[in-house]
Amino acid sequence: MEPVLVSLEAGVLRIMLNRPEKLNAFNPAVHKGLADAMTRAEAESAIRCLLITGAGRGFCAGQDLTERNIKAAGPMDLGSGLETWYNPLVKRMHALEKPIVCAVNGVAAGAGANFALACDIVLAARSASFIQAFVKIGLVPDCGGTYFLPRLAGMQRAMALAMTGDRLTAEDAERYGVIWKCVDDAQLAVESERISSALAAGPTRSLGLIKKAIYTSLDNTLDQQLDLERDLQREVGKGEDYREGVTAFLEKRKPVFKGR
Ligand code: LHQ
Repeated sequence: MEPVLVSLEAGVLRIMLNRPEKLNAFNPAVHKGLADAMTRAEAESAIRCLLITGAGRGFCAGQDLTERNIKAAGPMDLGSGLETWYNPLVKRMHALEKPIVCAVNGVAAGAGANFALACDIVLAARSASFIQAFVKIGLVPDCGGTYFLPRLAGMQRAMALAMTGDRLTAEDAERYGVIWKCVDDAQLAVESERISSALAAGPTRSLGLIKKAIYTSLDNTLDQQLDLERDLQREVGKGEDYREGVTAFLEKRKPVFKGR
């Protein structure tokens, strides 16, 4: 069974974590599958949006804790797994100038929760939940959790979620601003497909630079951000999609964006 299922249809690269019996926990094969999908997403202009979800009842339970024999092992270097797999993955997702939608279909724990938060637009089924499980096994949040959580939820909520490891329901995640939307379970696939298809038919360059501008703003002053907006606007203003957008508006029709 392929640990990550990948398919491209109408501009959307669908990526499904596929180890349902382990709640899609990360192991090297999952990481390899994700790295390969990212390589495609970076290289292929036909890919205009990514949609990530999980097979079965869970989204992702984080690192596969059965992969190592913890009793037999001496002191372990957990940093090397982050350096090899998780950190490059999060950096590539963040830098990809294309939207990444995440449909959290069930529990997202540990690195699985933070992998979801590293996506650009996160939807979750009402029955899904997010658990900063790290503290329960004597670790600290990784996979970008200490970066994303305080920015999304604020310092108090981030601190309490990380220190208690308490389960955050999808409804509270929406209320806290940790995710975009919580939807009924039966609507998750429909709603995430709808958003992904619309993004894949959108002005890809503009979407990519919106992502860049919004993420960059977190570390910029207003002056720096205004300069950046000027530069990005200059760039998209030269694109075919801008021309098409304005022409379609004036002709009172829907624009047909090509992603250029
Ligand atoms: C699992 C896992 C799992 C293997 C469920 N592994 N089998 C860490 C270390 C090193 C380097 C880098 O980074 C990291 C980052 C991390 O991600 S640390 C955090 C790792 N994840 C966790 O601590 C979460 C562990 N899982 C759970 O707490 C629960 O399974 C949750 C709350 C996710 C779901 O609970 P339930 O819905 O009650 O399901 P379950 O516990 O019965 O799990 C179903 C099966 O999945 C079960 O297998 P079994 O054969 O008994 O049916 C679990 O053993 C397996 N599974 N998580 N991480």
